[in-house]
Amino acid sequence: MKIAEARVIVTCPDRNFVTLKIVTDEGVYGVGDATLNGRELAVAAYLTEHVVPQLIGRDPARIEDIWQYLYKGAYWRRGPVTMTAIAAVDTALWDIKGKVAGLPVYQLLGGRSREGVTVYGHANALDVESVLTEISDYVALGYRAVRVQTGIPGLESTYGVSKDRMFYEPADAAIPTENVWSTAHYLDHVPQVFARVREEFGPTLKLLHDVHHRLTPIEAARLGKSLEPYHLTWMEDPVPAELQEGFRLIRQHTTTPIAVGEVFSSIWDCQQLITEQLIDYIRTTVVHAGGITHLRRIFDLANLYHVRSGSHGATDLSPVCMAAALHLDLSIPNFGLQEYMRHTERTDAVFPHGYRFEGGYLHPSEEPGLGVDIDEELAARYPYRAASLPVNRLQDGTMHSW
Ligand code: EZ4
Ligand code: CO
Repeated sequence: MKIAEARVIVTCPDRNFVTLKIVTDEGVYGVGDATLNGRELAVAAYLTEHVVPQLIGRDPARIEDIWQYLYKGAYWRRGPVTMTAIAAVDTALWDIKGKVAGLPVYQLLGGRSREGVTVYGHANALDVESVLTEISDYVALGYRAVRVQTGIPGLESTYGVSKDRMFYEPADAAIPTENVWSTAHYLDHVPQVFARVREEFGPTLKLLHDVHHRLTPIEAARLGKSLEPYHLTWMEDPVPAELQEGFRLIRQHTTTPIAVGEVFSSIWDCQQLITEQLIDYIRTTVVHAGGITHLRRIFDLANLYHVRSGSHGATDLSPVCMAAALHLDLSIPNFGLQEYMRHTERTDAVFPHGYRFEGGYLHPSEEPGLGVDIDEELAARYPYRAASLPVNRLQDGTMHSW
């Protein structure tokens, strides 16, 4: 069997997605997600111009060798654009391997380690009372874990908070929206939110909060300490993570668990965080961290150091990525939690899939391969629309992390 053709499909069914479809000379094909929010066309060009010509004629069964070829062969290693492109190839090849074997991909990864994949939903609202209603809705649907975000009194808009239900869309304009940030307002407000949530929902519901990289290590230490009475499952991305050793400082001060890694592209981005046990959950994903092959490597390293998986699963990760993530989540020994933000009906129609939500769990499809497809005719009806993630400034106008 040989790779005969590979197509890059860009579509915008309510938001942009980039998908790679690899077709073999025997007619079997596989799909891989290549979406990098706000930088979609960079990955599309990387694939079309540089990767696709090198794939034609290769044996699609050689997943590991093709991964190494694309990673080492490019000379320019790592980085989100490169690793997202490699991820798309890798994911599509696993899909093909599953279809050829007649098995769902999780069976090729060692089989099931659990009955279902525990997911968390996003409760976000402008004020505390409305967020309580959102949380109740998730509990009623059977969710065991909910991420809680609210607006901050004194700030006009906050990343990660919108009026949409079940999902929010941060990439909202071609030229980035600008938010204004105040750590003082934020640190004062967040513990009050969780005090109210625990009072209402009791001790067992898993609660999470995403800081979106907006604090310094000492500020994050204070936040973690002030949230200890409400025993969060995790505090996410408390600080930007280029400086991995910065997490030592947070760790010394608080027992609030830490989750990091949705923006990481490779094992090298989290090596120190994992081996020094500076985090509790690693949030790397199939699409942004080199596909199933490389993500499994990260999770295996994490397993040695008591770190569990907590993969990113916002709406900019397509149903193709979600399908792939579920096969990995189901099979690894150190699964923690999977983020699950529902896609819109339009997105679901472009990407028909067999995974399903039931009682707080997602279950991958039992079909051979990943159990997800792309309807190319429908996809062609939704042309690309430029959309950027917002930027964040301090009240005096200084650029801040988002
Ligand atoms: O900011 O997916 O935990 N989830 C998140 C997401 C990310 C977006 C970036 O594309 O932080 O909302
Ligand atoms: Co996040």
